[in-house]
Amino acid sequence: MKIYFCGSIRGGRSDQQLYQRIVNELHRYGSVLTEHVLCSDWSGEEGPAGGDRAIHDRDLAWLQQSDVVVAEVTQPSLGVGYELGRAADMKEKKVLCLFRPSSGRALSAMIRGAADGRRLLVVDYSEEQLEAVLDRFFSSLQSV
Ligand code: 6IA
Repeated sequence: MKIYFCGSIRGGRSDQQLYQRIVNELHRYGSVLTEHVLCSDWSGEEGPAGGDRAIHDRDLAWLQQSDVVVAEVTQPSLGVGYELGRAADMKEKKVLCLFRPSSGRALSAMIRGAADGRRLLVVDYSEEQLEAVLDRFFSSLQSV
């Protein structure tokens, strides 16, 4: 199973350690195409050769190839919102959005309102529930 993980980069890096935990867990279920989301020594302005166009095109190709998209959406990020919008338009793509109400934030209506309980799920969770939430999600995929 190919998993596309989304998490904020230029939107803010405060949840980066949690992203690491999520990606470590995701390795139990498949290969994670987007490990760069974990990169910590990145200044926020630089990127790989080819610049932002190359990042965009490569990420969209990976998104297309992926079977499942998992996004941590608590830290607002334009890039994550864009990836989710594109994924929502791809048929047969299963999407799990993870949101932590304990942050005190309210999730965008454009993400929560996109949830259909079938192909795109939004799950409110706390960090200690992470493993159980992922387990439930990936088990439900196998029973489809
Ligand atoms: O707007 P944001 O930067 O917060 O968007 C984050 C999302 O867009 C992530 O889920 C990534 O998949 C994607 N994304 C944004 N910037 C990059 C990027 N930049 N490389 C790959 N994917 C990106 C260079 C960073 C790297 C050298 C650590």
